[in-house]
Amino acid sequence: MQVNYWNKAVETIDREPLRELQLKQLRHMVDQAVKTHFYQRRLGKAGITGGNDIRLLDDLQKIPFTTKDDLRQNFPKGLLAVEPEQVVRMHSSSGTTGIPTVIYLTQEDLDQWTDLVARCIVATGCTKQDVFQNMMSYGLFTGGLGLHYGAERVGLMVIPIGGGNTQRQVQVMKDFRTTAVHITPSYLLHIHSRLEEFKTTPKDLFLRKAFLGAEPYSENTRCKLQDLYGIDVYNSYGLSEMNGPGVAFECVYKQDMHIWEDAYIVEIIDPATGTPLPDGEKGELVLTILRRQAMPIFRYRTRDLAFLHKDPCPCGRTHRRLSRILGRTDDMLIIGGVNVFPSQIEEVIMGVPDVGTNYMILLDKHNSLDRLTIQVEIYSKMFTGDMSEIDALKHRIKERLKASITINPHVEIHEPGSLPVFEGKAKRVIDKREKL
Ligand code: DLL
Repeated sequence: MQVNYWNKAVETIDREPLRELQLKQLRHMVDQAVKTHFYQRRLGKAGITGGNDIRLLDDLQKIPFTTKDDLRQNFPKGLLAVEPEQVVRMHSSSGTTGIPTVIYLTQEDLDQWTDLVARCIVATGCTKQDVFQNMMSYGLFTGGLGLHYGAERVGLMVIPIGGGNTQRQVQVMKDFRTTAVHITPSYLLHIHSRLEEFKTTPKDLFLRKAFLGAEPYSENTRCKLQDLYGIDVYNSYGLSEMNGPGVAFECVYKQDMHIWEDAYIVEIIDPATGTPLPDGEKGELVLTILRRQAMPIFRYRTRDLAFLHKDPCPCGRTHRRLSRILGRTDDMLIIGGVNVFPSQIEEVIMGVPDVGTNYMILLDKHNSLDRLTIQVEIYSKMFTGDMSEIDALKHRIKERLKASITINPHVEIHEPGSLPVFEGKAKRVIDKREKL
């Protein structure tokens, strides 16, 4: 197998010098972080006033975890560690709950991120000859611009098309002979289901590789997509709080994702106790970013469940491999790439007059795309048989949900007492999408 590197020295560095590099960067990050009120207080409580208080990598354990709530409570600039004029970009999570989590980057931070993404792209075997159609949405979401700059740095020809408009996507793929795409797994499946409509078969395309991420999918889905299109599919993992895509990516061996340990300290913990777990054991992924001036974050609880591989990868990279994301420790749903908590849906539904107390959230696939259906019971006084009133109510619920979670749901109105009643803990979410 042909193995290419973007930065061979760093990607194949021995573990000991890698740990030294991590320690040096961690100290630097602590010096940077104490410039923020938030970390000055939090690290101070742990007896850390600056980088010099970090003697060993294990001293990281003295630093408390950082959570999404910490970021929200310090919205918008509480964790900003540089002067505002040094910031050149902001991004925010695709999550839609109340206060967004915002990330800031300096020019140097962007440069570091771009470099990590460039590594990922080269690891999949892409070269300057590739034509890269980036079908992730551009904007606050990191999937668009993140991969864009990395691909340009490697020298691929980038088509910054963004998400949606399937017919145009297919036409552009044909016109420009696209060889690589960055896309969510559901959208790549959806495109396949519509090819016939555009009188196209996968053979009419020039596609060789797809980078798939932003939402969970199984090994079976990967295999299916590889067979349907006759391509190689590589898993791509990241989260806005850690810059976005480029945190972990598969190499040509496609045996799970190298996580760039010179840029992130990786821990897997028991989500209930917070205790670190050894390689090979499944737990919550916790990340510390080592290369971001504008916004250091220590021991971030990703809520994603995964494990680290014990054995090295045949590609020669020494950075450990992270498994697929095997689930979440919270109830966050990812619907068409958008992060949604059931509590947000509840808040909207319960805010609509005439809606009763019972509802259900159903998720399934329609033409390979995620479909969200909300079933709500209404009060009997609403059941007058006047369909126009019911339709108007449906419309109101739909509009409010769309405004809150940015997803267009199907809304079904049900008679009072017709939805399941829960005596114990309610189980209102039924997710019929493929399980891992
Ligand atoms: O989804 C960044 C990204 C963009 C990653 C493009 C890959 C490709 P957020 O919107 O902050 O950022 O959502 C992060 O998405 O904590 C995971 O739960 C989930 N996620 C991301 N990649 C994968 C993946 C981007 N490959 C959240 N497999 C994360 C499973 C993924 N889940």
